[in-house]
Amino acid sequence: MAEASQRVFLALWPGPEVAARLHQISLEAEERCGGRCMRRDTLHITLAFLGEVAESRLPLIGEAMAALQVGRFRLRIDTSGYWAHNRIVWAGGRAWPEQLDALVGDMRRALADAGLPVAAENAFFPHVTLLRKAHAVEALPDFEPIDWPVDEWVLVVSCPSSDGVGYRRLAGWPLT
Ligand code: 2AM
Repeated sequence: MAEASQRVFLALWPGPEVAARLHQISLEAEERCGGRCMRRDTLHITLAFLGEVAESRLPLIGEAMAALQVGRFRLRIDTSGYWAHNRIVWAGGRAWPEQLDALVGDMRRALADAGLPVAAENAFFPHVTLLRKAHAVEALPDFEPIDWPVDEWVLVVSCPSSDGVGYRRLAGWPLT
């Protein structure tokens, strides 16, 4: 019998205040674009999507992540956009701190060294998905920039839930 696996990814998860601000933008965008608003507690930025990983290999991710050392940083979420290919409305930043690139680069190298490469076609474009199945509009709502202090990253598993997909935190690592 094939070994059980989990659909996992590494992500930044906002605290309640940032999640509330992002959710408010989702609601305003939904009025214009329709679609399905992501639940407030599911909002996040994916740093590395691993997909299905055999359960016996999950500890390798923990070992690889525990060796990383990256300093704390803050994100400024100050823009949003629409992707026609997957009908997503997202929020993101016009600029990103160097530490975010360092974290993602170090993370991907550590995963590859552990035999868990992140597919190369997944170029990193940091974003928070706000709406799915939305339609294009001329202009998305304006919003005051959001200051997001980042002090950890997390390993999350996607699991089916009654209202779409749910996420469960498996582990987290502090930025120093
Ligand atoms: P999305 O929000 O842009 O769809 C859980 O599904 C998380 O992993 C989401 O943030 C999702 O990004 C991301 N994700 C899902 N499939 C992915 C893939 N093939 N490559 C990169 N990220 C993916």
